[in-house]
Amino acid sequence: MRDRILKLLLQNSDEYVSGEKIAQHVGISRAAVWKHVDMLKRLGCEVESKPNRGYRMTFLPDSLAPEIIRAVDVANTTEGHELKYYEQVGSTNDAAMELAMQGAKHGTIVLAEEQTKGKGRQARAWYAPKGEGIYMSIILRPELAPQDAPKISLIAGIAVAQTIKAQAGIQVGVKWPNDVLSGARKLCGILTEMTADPDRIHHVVCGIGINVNQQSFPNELQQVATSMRIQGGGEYARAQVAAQVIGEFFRIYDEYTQTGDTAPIITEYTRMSVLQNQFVEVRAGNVAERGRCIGFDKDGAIVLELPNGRRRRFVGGEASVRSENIYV
Ligand code: BT5
Repeated sequence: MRDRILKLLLQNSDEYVSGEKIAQHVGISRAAVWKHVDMLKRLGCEVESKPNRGYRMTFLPDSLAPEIIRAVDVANTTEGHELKYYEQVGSTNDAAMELAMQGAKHGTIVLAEEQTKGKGRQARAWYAPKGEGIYMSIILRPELAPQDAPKISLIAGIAVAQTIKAQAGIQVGVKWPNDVLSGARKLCGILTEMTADPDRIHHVVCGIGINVNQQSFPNELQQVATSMRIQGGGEYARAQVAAQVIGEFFRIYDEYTQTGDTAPIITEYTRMSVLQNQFVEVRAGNVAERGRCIGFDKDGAIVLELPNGRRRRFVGGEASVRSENIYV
């Protein structure tokens, strides 16, 4: 209800919308409209009200609250997805895992303004300051085998890269297996976790951290991290970025699960990959191998051509290009 009122006000923000019109549009009384507008104000929205003229939206806060995401989501891509929101949480992935255990629906999305224990892979930390980035986790209940799960990180990488390119107009690339980069620094990290039997996935949590409006980073991340704002120069509405990432993610994911065809994912990932044709070192467990990246196979594994001409694929691991003094 509140989402629809907010959307109506946002779409007509250059004029007053009468209480009568809102009431009719949503199917509630004018008194109920007033109550909902009051709630919107409490969310940080500024809404002017004038007797006999109605309401006019003058300010939309930069927030990941579900009401705000739905309001800016003009393409309605988040429709049908449950959105769970925290002002502060340890890790959206941990919260999502717990919700999934309790039966949360496929497509549920957990969002937070701040994480106090943001996680990277291998117990590394993810820097997640309040109100500056997007911290979200998508719960999936896929009809997939566990070996298909790495592709979910690739889908998320493509979704984020396409969104950032569209909204900030900056050069972005994906770095296998779970980063999105801009200016050779990390703009986004992805952490896909799952619980599964050997042959069947119970649920997957795909965690996405995007640096949006940070202007600087702590010392230890200065050579590593960047944000949309640092690269693009502007401030970005996080809700708009999040809504488009969700839309892009499910457009690619649904097509893949309906057709079983990985070719579109791999083609797009290869096109956006910063490692393609580069001399890369891949480490997985105790194994390290150097070779030229010649692409990604249908499982989402990176394929290296070794100096002896043989090929070697890695399904997971860490990839680095050490030719220049840059993060990649
Ligand atoms: C990742 O791990 O890149 C996965 C990050 C996933 C974060 C999201 S946020 C929402 C969801 N909830 C969570 O708790 N996690 C997910 P990895 O490849 O291991 O990279 C971690 C490394 O990236 C760290 O060791 C730092 O060097 C660097 N790093 C940490 N915070 C960063 C940031 N905000 N921006 C760029 N780099 C960062």
